[in-house]
Amino acid sequence: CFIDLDVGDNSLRSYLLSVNEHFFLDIQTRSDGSKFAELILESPLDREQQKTHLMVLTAVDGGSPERSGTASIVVQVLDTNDNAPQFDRQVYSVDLIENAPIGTLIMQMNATDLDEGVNAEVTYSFTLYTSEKTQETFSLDPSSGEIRVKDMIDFEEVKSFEMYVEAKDKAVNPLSGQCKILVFITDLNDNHPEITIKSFQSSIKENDPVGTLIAIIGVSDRDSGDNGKVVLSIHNAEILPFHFYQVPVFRFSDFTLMVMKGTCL
Ligand SMILES: [Ca+2]
Ligand SMILES: [Ca+2]
Ligand SMILES: [Ca+2]
Ligand SMILES: [Ca+2]
Repeated sequence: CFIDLDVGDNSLRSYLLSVNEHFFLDIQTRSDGSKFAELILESPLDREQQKTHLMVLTAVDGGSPERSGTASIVVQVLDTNDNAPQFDRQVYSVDLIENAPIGTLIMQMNATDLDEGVNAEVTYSFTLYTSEKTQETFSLDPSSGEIRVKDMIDFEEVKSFEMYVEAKDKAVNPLSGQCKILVFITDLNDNHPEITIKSFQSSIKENDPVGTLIAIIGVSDRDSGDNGKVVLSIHNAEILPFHFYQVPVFRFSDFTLMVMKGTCL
C-alpha cells in the first residue's frame, strides 16, 4: 500500500503495473477518497512454464511535477502435481542372449516428470499385465528403474518376454505413465545333437544286394538355425562299405538317415 501525505491533486492518483500476461490491478477507492489496488490473477499460472513472476507496481500522484513511487512484486508459483511421469517411448525392445548370467542389466528405465519435489519423484513397478513367469525371470528396482536377469533363461523354453512397467510419482494424488518392454531371446548353441537308433539290423548276409537297409537313425538338436543343424558321418567311412541317405521328415532339425550297403562284403 502506498501512502501519499499530500492532499487534493497532489495526492495519490493512480497505480500502474508493469506489463505481464497473468495479473492485472483492480483499483478501489475508499469512502475517504483514498485509493488501494488489488492484484488479481487473470489467467492460470503454470509453474512448469514460469516459476517466478516479477512485476513493478508504480504509484503516481496528481501533482506537478508528477511524483511516483515503485515497489517490486515477486510471485513464486507453487507446484501442483499436474504432470504424469512419461517414458520417451511406449514400446522398447531388447535382445538378450539365453543363459545370460543372473544380475545382467538389460534395461534402465527412465521416466521424466515435469513437476518438482515429491510430485516428480518416480517409482517403477511391473503392472498386473506382466506375467508371473516374466516377474520371476526379471527384477525391476523400484527406485533406479534397472531391469536385471533374475533367473536362468532358456531359449528352447521361452523365446520372448513382455513386460509392462508403470512409473508413478510420489504425490498425495499420484499420476502414472506406462510402457511396454519386449525382450527377444537369442539362441546359444547349448544343446548337443542327440542320436537315436530307430531300427537296426545287426547281421547281414554276404552278397546282400546294394541298397539293403541296415539302420534308420534319427538325429535331433534342440537349438535353432545353424546351432540346430546336424551333419551325420560315419567314422572311417572311406574304408567301410556303407553310405548314409537322408530321408527328410517333418521337423526342421530332425531327420532320419538310412545306412545302405554300398559295396559287396
Ligand atoms: Ca506441476
Ligand atoms: Ca508428477
Ligand atoms: Ca540354445
Ligand atoms: Ca546345438
